[in-house]
Amino acid sequence: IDMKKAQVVFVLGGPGSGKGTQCVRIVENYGYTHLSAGDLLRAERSREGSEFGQLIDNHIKDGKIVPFEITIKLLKKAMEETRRLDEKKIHFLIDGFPRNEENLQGWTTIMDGEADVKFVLFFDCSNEVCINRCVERGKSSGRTDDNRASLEKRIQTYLQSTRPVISLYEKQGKVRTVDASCAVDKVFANVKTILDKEI
Ligand code: UP5
Ligand code: MG
Repeated sequence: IDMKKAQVVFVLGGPGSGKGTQCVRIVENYGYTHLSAGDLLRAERSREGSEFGQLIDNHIKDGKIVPFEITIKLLKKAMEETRRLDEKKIHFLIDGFPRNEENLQGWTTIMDGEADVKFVLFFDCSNEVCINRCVERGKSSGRTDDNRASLEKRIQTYLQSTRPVISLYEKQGKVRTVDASCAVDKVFANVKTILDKEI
């Protein structure tokens, strides 16, 4: 491998499929840096002086996908910052991105020289389980999109826009599917089996 190039795993799956939870476990057990596109967007939304705050806010509440220029800029900056602090950190889990074909095209155009996508870790979980987990979390999360109305839209966007991206990678033999409907420990055991084969 070209050691200057970042090695990326895209982490995809429905809202509440457990992407964030499992990424934390992966970081604890493997040498990855976790970047959640959603977390980066939420941080940018509340950053003083951000010109995108309102736009991000509206998109998240409606379960719509923020224009790729904004998301990729945040991801790129976070990756560069990580590597500036420690140049050995080249392995990244990019969680919740790319969510549609424009996201993917933008990434390819902007990041191709800087990062290789190794595979997609896909958390497979029924819509019902996804919705129930997020509604439950909504009792305390403070997230503006953890309510039934937003979740209907998030699921719609996921089915219409994100599944096709997963299918594209599937055709390239680059999707590693995890059954994500069981308990956290069981899901992580499935994740480990996959990652141990890749490393
Ligand atoms: N939980 C987790 N695993 C469990 C298990 N195995 N059994 C039982 N419970 C489990 O988990 C969700 C909840 O379920 C938690 O309470 C957890 O304890 C429990 P989590 O790990 O947070 O799941 P995750 O898949 O990360 O869910 P999240 O809500 O983060 O998924 P989304 O993909 O919907 O959210 P994200 O933050 O990525 O994006 C939010 C919005 O930002 C998008 O809708 C979109 O508007 C915008 N966005 C973009 O526009 N572009 C991007 O590139 C990214 C985001
Ligand atoms: Mg998440």
